[in-house]
Amino acid sequence: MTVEVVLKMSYGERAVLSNNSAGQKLLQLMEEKKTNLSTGCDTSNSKELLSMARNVAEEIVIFKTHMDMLDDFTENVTGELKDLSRQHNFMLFEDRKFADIGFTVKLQYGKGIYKIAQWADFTNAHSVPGKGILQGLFEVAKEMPEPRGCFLLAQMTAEGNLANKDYTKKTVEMANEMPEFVCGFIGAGSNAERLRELRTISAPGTIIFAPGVQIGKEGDALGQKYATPESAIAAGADIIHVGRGISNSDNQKETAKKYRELGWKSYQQRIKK
Ligand code: 5BU
Repeated sequence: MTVEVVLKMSYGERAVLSNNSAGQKLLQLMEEKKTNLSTGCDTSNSKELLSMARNVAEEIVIFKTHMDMLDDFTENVTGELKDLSRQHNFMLFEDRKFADIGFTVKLQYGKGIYKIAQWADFTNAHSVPGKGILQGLFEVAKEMPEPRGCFLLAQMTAEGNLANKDYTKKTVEMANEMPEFVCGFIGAGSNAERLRELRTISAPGTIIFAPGVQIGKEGDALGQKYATPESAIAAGADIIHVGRGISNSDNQKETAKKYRELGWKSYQQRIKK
């Protein structure tokens, strides 16, 4: 299947091509809820985190978290997020970026304070340790009562990052070995050319999750880079992640709504035959 064909397919049509149950569920949910927006609130305060989740719940398909930032983490935070995600139909993604040997990530994913596997529909992992990292994570994931999926980091958004073309290609090859667990890739939303490369070599059922999206800003003071929802989706992103573009706005709900509309319109434009 050529990249042109894949880019014209709807999320629903691609859901059946995914080999990962959480990925299938996500693609179907995007089709039903008509949103390809992910957001999150990078904060150390759980009240702020939960307040944002409530504000944006109706507009998003994924709420992405970094639980280890919280000063005041308790299991009530993940419990409340889980309740919200069920009430308002969105999924949870813990952006943990695992990067260790299989034995170690198994404990980090399933145990400890955060018990990520118990509540997060999705997490992500670096491919640098090789396929053992996926085997370790999957051993935990398959024991969970609900489907779990993993996004592999095929690219990054930060300026000067080391994930070059060859790294991306090898990451995709690694994902192809475990399609029952790898639902897709993190792609650089801010780099249209690289995103298209990734879409071209990825299996049609895989989902490209793209951070690095914000309107009216080129980046931040610490190397983050941004592009618009339109350019990320046109290049091949399936989900746009807008973090501070929404969390720092005066009206999180309205801003999320605006990004949702832009993301969905760009997708409709892309699949128009
Ligand atoms: P921002 O506020 O929209 O810049 O937040 C971006 C989020 O996406 C933040 O939580 C990062 O950890 C995450 N991210 C990213 O920005 N770039 C990457 O390459 C990866 C994750 Br992987």
